[in-house]
Amino acid sequence: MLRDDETTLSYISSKSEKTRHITLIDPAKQDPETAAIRAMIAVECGSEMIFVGGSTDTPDEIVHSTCVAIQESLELRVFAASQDPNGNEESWKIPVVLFPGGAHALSPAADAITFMMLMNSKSRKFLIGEQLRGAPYLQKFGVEPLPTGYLVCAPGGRVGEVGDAELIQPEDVELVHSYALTASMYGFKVLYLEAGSGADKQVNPLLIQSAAKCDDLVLLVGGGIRTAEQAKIAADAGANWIVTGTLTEDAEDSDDLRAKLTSVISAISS
Ligand code: 1GP
Repeated sequence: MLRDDETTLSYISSKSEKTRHITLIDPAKQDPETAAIRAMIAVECGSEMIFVGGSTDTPDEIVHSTCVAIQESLELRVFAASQDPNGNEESWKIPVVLFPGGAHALSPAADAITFMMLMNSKSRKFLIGEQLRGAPYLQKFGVEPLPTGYLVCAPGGRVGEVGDAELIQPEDVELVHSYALTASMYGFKVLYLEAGSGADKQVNPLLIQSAAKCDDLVLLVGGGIRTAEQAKIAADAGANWIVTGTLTEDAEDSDDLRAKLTSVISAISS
């Protein structure tokens, strides 16, 4: 949910000294109630945005139920905070954003969507095809598009394979800068450097530094980040936001999830 008079784009672009954290919830990997519980723990620990998506073949009913469950939980927390003299309502007013694998994984309950071009795909489907299918739906339901360049870096994982990406290699520092410039010249507002969910190597910090030279783009970095040290490397290289997904799904229980998220978020906030 959004704060009054705010768009998700203004929220995501707002200047912050520190790097902020996004929790990615994959609706294929937990039921909506579990997703909402995990999302609330994430917000308690300082995560400032929830992405919903990831897998390529999740039907939209499941994506929608997950968005609804998370939004309802956030609304309850806002209400509870409003009744508590020490409560902070604003900390619960955070956007729920679709991070879709394609035009099938959409929901009108989301505040916004990373409206992405997978810039290093060799497939028309991921450059413009899915976007053509999704745009009328997004307009109809008023889901705010965040114009996003999406770049899959080695190792790339499943998104690299499914998305038919010419993977950015760790040494492709100039290439990533050209992609960032191109994204900026197209008018994209966000650039997402992705190593693939569950990657055994995070995005090379030299690539992050190179992309960060385009300071008119909001820089998101994700894939393979599980520890405070890894998150700090990405933050120090210039990421505005760090995305983690597997970390949440792999947590043994709520206490373990709290400990892991707090460690990552405090490392990037300092
Ligand atoms: C995947 O970048 C995200 O799209 C998150 O990756 O699951 O490895 O945290 P992880």
